[in-house]
Amino acid sequence: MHNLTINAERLWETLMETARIGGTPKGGIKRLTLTDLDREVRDWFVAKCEAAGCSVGVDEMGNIYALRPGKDDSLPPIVCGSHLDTQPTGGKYDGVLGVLAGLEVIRTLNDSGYETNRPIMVVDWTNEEGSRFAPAMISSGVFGGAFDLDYAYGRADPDGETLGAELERIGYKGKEKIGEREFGAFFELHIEQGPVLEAEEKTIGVVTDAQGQRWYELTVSGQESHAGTTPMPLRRDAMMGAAKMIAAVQEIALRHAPHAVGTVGMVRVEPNSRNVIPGEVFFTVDIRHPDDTVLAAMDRELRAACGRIAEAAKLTLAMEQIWHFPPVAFDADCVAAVRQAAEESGHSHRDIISGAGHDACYVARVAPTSMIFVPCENGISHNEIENATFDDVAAGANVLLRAMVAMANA
Ligand code: HGY
Ligand code: MN
Ligand code: MN
Repeated sequence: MHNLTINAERLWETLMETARIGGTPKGGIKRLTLTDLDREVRDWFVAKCEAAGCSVGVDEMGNIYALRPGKDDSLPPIVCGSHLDTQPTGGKYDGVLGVLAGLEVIRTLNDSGYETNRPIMVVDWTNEEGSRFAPAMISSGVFGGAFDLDYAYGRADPDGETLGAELERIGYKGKEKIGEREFGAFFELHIEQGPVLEAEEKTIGVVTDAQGQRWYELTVSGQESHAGTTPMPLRRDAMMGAAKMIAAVQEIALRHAPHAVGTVGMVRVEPNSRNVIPGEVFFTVDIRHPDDTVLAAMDRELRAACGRIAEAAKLTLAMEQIWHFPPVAFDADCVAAVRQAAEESGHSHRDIISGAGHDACYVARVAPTSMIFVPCENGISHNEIENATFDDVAAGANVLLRAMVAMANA
């Protein structure tokens, strides 16, 4: 058994240095996928990995693979990674921690001249957030066989820019075919983005599963008309219809408490004028549950409620489910490796189900996979005030190092 430990100051410094790429006045990061800021942080990451002696490849979806040789390079590598893109009001740790901890693992192995049996690799997955281009985790999804390349390239952002064109524009549309790399195992270190670890004063989350999700896009259409002259009974008010449907999302989630969640994150109103009855309202729905049968029931209830509301108000409804992501159970051996690494590192830990989706969820379709969580302050994430402590970040990276080395030498 080795007594390798990461250089916590160096890891923290890389987090703070990259947080300046798209850094916001409130201390968060706005670094949307495939923007010039994403290119800047990708270039930074590639340069650091090459300086650490890695061979770096980029595939057709812009996923970046940094490989450190082992004693037997004929064996598939033990891999870690996450994402460098952020939400519009993202924090310093969501995704970034998992990528930079991977760089720190490689640097630590280099510093000690430690040669693992299998090679070690770290990956930056393109567009995990699904904020600019929906759905989320689209590149690990192509890698895992959930989406085909043409579908992914065709996804458009609200301005009509396509993922494929933007990948080309920033110079990260790699030649390497996606999905051909074999992983011996994959580990993703991530902040919990929820309140459980902090509330229970546990340092490490041993992630056993991730909950399922369904994403929808709805357009409610009525009749634009004058706010002052149109009597209430004669209105076909798209806003009032959408408002009742949005309330139904909350009712359905509460009906399936305590695990169900439901969110309406985006709304667009046309013509969006204060004295015109809206003729059209577009909005998104994100519902989640650890049990796919309950998620299917929520889907049926949502469709029934929205149809009923539209009919009663003489509105037309276009409703499309753009993404169904079933719950995923992670690999038992990888979960055990994380639990053992936490034990050996002397960190408190508990098993946990991930409320958020992660690239590991799709990688799990093609390789033995699990995740490591560390706490974040008040469980807040997808928010510029997202915060994690120096000690928890170091603990997570050390557990990642220990689990990967154990797997690489198994
Ligand atoms: O939405 C999610 O679960 C992830 O943060 N993209
Ligand atoms: Mn993330
Ligand atoms: Mn996120």
